[in-house]
Amino acid sequence: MLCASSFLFFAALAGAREIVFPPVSGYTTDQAILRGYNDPDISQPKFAGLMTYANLPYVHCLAADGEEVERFDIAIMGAPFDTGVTARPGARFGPAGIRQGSRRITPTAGWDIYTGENVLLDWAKIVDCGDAPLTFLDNTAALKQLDKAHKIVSSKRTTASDYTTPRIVTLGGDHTTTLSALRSTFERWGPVSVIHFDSHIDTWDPKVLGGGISHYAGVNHGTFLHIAHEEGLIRNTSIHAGIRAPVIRPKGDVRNDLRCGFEMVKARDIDRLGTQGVIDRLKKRVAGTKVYISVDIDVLDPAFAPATGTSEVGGWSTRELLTILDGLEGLEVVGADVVEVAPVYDSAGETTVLAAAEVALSLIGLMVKKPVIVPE
Ligand SMILES: [Mn+2]
Repeated sequence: MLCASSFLFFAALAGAREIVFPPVSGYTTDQAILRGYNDPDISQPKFAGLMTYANLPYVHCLAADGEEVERFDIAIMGAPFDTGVTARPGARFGPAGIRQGSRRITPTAGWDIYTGENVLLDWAKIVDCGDAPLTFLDNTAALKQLDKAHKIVSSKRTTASDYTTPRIVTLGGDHTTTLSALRSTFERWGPVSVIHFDSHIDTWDPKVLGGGISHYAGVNHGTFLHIAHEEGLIRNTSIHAGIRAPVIRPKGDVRNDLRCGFEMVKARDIDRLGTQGVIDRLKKRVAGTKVYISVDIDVLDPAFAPATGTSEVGGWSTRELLTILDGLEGLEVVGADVVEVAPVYDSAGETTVLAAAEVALSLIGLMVKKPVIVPE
């Protein structure tokens, strides 16, 4: 028996040879092995090197004044902050989680199967700025840091002479972080309509949610839209999408929501309207205005996004959300975010971070497809 098996082993070894591929010409790919064994390509970063969103180049966007910074048109920036949540913490690791979920996405293989377009290789230079450094011990200080980070990144120079202010896609972070982004868009672009994808209204009066404890506690992930309205950052042409969570006061919360400038598409409305009906309602509401799109990942059903701070069942699927987002093409999107991603609650299959990475890509796509001139 021993002799027989040894014979088979050596016979197999004698037959082993290198597979010879046909010559490759006029075609490049990021799959290193196709360049051949003699001259393997190690220039492409996919699954290697330090992680950026969608393997985009890293730029030190927060460099001090006077330091030369590479120009860019659209910036990804993380906001690792989660001390404004009312339920499960963990979104401070959201930016890293979303980058992890985006490893598969890469500019050299980014042609959309639905549109044939590649928004990562279009006119816009898109970069990852890393995360804003935020203290985890003081919310007020952290939000001031984030205000400043947005201010600096949006003040950098662009590659395009016509579109002179870079736009930012923020990776959260709990939803409080959107307040800083809205302050920065207001400064650059004036008041915006907000399309707010969320299961919660997030316009709670600080007196109702947290503010009974202290003024400081009233600034949180359920009140930031109320505060944005009070600060005059947003227009009375805003709209929620995907709402299904209960409110705290029987009538007061919804009345206050209207006062803050919001209409509402509820989660179950999609059963009647379909995705196109939802798209039409959102576009009609914000028509003719500059738009900020905020996506709380809890707009998705927990089956599609378990890793978030305040899960609510009965939500939309990832496919429905992506169809709706892509359907918003043509709007003047001046800022956007995907927030409330808390990777510690994710499945082993990275369900939530994969979804969040794809949402961020859709948001980038909207910005690329509609360049926006800065108002005089
Ligand atoms: Mn929210």
